[in-house]
Amino acid sequence: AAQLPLVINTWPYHDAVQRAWDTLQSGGSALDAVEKGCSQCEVDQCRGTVGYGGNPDEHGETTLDAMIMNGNTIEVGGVGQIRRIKSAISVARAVMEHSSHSLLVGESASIFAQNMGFLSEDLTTNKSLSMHAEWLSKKCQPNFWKNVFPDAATSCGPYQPVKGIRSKKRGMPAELINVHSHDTIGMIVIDESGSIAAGTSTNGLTHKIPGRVGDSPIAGAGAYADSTVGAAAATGVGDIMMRFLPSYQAVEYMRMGTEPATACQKAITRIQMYYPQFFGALICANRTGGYGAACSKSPGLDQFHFMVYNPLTALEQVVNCI
Ligand code: SD4
Repeated sequence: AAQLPLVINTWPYHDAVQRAWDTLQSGGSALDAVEKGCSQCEVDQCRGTVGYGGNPDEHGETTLDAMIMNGNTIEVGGVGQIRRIKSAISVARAVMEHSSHSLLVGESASIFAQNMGFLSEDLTTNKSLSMHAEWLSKKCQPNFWKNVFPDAATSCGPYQPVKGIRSKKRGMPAELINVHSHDTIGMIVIDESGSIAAGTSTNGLTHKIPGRVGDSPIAGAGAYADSTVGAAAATGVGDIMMRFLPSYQAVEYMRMGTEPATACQKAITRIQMYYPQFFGALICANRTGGYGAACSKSPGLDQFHFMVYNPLTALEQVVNCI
């Protein structure tokens, strides 16, 4: 039987789920738990794909995308491509609670954060520097991922702009899109009062074109929450997934009575109609505490691991991809 409260998050981020659970136990709200849980991953630099010092862009800079959504009020705060600020999800929450806007991006988002008292720091580390240096020196190679993403550019640097000519698409570092390098945290929390919140935090895609914002900070794409129904959160190749608003769609399926696992599957299947082997996964929960997940079978992803914490279980769970 479903149980509340509930915390679930993408990928086996044990410390994040624990932090969210502890936040609930010490009286925090669902929103507090999502913020603290995702913050934990930002501090831990979960798999190098959340927080500072990972996935540098074409210029070698790490920038962050994050969002948080309050399912009671249908308020959202997001930051896209924020620079120099480590705690992206907390800035997202500040956007939600201290502005009338839903999404701030780039340098201006950083200035907003600084004005809100967030520390401005370099997000570069030795690791991100060497990732960038390696990429710069990499020769372009025939890209076997082309059959997955026919229009993908090979991930090799440096970028040579060709003025006025769109010779090839660039910026989709397809061979890096796999389970080891592409692991955004998405989290859903339902507290005992039935309030539902969801959020995401990521440093996006490696070697992205500066300015690129993925699915993670976009409401309905990266995550969605409606306390009368449930919530969903996504991970994977945002440039594709954001075209389908999979988190919104999964919540709408649950609104019509679909079970969470099936709702997740249907949203994944919709994307597969157009991109049969896209890399991505969804987690879903309904307001009674039922939950499920689904993933798209793709090179490097046969199974998807996610975390579940409720009064009955505190476990890493796994689902076979479809
Ligand atoms: C993005 N969706 O920026 C993110 C990356 C991700 O698992 O989810 N990785 O496209």
